[in-house]
Amino acid sequence: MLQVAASIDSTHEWVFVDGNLERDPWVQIEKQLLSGHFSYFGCTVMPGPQLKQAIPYAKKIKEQFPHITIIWGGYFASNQYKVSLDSGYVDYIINGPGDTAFPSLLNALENKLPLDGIKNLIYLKEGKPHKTAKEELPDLDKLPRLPYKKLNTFYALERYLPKTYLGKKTIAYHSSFGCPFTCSFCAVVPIYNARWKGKTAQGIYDDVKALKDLYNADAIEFHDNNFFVSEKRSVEFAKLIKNENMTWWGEARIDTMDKYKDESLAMLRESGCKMIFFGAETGNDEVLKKMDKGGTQTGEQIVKFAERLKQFNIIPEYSFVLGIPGETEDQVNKQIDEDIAFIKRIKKINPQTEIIIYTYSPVPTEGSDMYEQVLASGFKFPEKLEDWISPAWENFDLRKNPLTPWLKPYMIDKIKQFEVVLNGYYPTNSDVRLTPNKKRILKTISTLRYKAGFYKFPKEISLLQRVWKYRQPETEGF
Ligand code: B12
Ligand code: SF4
Repeated sequence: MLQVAASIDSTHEWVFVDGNLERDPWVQIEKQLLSGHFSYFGCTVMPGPQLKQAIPYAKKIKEQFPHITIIWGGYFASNQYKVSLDSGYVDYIINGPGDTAFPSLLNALENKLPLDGIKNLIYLKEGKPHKTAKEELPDLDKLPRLPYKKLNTFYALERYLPKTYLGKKTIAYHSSFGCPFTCSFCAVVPIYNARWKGKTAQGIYDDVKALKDLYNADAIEFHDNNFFVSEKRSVEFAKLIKNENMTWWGEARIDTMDKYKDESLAMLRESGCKMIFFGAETGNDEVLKKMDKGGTQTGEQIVKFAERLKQFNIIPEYSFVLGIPGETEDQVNKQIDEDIAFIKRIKKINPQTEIIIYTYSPVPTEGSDMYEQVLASGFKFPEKLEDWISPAWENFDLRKNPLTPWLKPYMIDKIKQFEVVLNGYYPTNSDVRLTPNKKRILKTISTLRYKAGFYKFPKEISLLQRVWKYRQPETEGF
């Protein structure tokens, strides 16, 4: 929201409505639109629960305020552009970075200029979705500063600085666009096409330091798809932030970081980098290849790297994608068993490793072998925008129950039940509400199941997790 607002801050009047913070966002949206001051409704749309607001509000705005132009952006809008535009209530989609595209679109609409020359835009041309050319990634150091102070006039900034596992006040910060890789299951690929651009270490430090000084922030979550692409940038940033006494976290690739020098990893930890999120995906090298994981990641490397990080006291947070398509039912099931065994192997080598389990939910990475296999299996995305908010498709978005034809209910149960037992035996470090006593109890009641590999119906564990509101980093933030 901040970055979208920054792009038009010098040319337009704007207001924020944060759907996460309003009890009933419609009250605010309607009030603002009734004022008659506004011509556009911009909405950032990620798959999952955000759709429950984005879809009905866009529809209602079109019905009640037909003169308002509705513009969507974000990962859902860019990847599912066809169904969004076909709805009849989304007028334009910003496809990827909106920093130039958004102000250019407003300028074109206000001055009746042609839209074709605006990069990163999707709109209906002669009734068909038309994608304009992709723009070079912007120079992040030259983008306008984010309007934190103005946001503070709508919602107290303190509300965006939550207590997390990392610290008492945690900044969310995004320091780069895209990712240089092309994993065939990843939504970043169709939008960024293997491109990555990062802000300089000094630029990141200046922003973070300003927030620290203004609001006493003591921790940072870097929400970049791949923060650690450049060792030089990571180490430079670590050296700058080292004396600020802040704790931080970011997302990375195992093969990239395994190339980091020992002294670089030591510097990261010394500077406050406590935990790093890695896409481990699977321990099977053939499957890694099929996922087009790119680079040089292998199963053995995943294991060894978890061990390597132990000596630097950095917690690896490994994410796995289970339930990917296979030739036969047996093969899909066998792969799930192998992945479960692999996860247990990692836990044995470095018990501190945090495990995040997703089930594979296809994204439209056109041209990838895996997506071709998905289509051949009969899988189809919803044809109506409203279908995306049905409970079944919400589970798809949350990567919990992906409706893929090759994944049978007993396999989904197995994944879910293993996850419950694993989270019982090794409760996540990132749950600040879970006291050491509760963790001990969870571990005790899960021990037998975990060790014996008996995961069926772990009711006693899930009941406690429900009562104690066990935190799921997968959906609540990492
Ligand atoms: C932060 C984040 C979250 C936060 C959301 C916090 C919040 N308060 O909203 C949390 C952790 C809760 C979260 C959860 C989920 N997330 Co999330 N999340 C992200 C993350 C890391 C950053 C998004 C972001 O803020 N980027 C920074 C801004 C500046 O970039 P941007 O969003 O791309 O915006 C630019 C353009 O897209 C465009 N734009 C965007 N919106 C708009 C709107 C308008 C009007 C305009 C003009 C332009 C525009 O302009 C912006 C500036 O250039 C992305 C990955 C990533 N690094 O981008 C994943 C990501 C978006 N999440 C994803 C998913 C799947 C989820 C979940 C649904 C599932 C899950 N199990 O994780 C959940 C459910 C979310 C929910 N509760 O609704 C996927 C989407 C995959 C897909 N198929 O599309 C991503 C891409 C991660 C991934 N690689 O898989 N997420
Ligand atoms: S390395 Fe991560 S962000 Fe990059 S394409 Fe692969 S899964 Fe997506």
